[in-house]
Amino acid sequence: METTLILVKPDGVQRGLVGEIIGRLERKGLRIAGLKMVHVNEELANKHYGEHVGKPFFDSLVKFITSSPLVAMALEGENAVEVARNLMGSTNPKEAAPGTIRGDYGLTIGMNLIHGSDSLESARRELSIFFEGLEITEYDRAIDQWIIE
Ligand code: D4T
Repeated sequence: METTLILVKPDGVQRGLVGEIIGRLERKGLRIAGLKMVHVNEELANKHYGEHVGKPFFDSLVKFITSSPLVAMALEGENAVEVARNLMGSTNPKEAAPGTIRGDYGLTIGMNLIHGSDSLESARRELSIFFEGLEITEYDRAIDQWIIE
């Protein structure tokens, strides 16, 4: 079982799409293991987007992610990393397939609504940035017997 970090970015919160976005991930069968609203500061933004330091879009990325609160979520499930990325769609909403979150709700790459870890290794790193120990909860759901064979 994998756990991935999902962020509903500030544009998703401002546009009132938190429920819609979380609902899509939940209805797929993924389990919410941690959930909170965070107003990211520059230090946290630099940590989370460390791999993009020096890139031309880095400053606008940090400005955007710190501009307003976001919703951070630990999501668990079989192949959760890949499954969540597929539901999100391509990084650039212009190219994201209809039916994906970015494909249905986004227009420009700088406001692409959602972040999802791109590998198990990134997931572990990013989850530790946004959540500590007891904030990620293990529990059973009766419905899982109808989701996972
Ligand atoms: P995140 O990390 O937000 O889930 O997006 P992706 O994993 O899909 O894409 P990424 O890491 O390559 O980009 C991080 C973040 O930067 C914004 N961005 C990206 C941008 O504003 N301009 C650009 O040219 C690129 C490549 C969008 C997502």
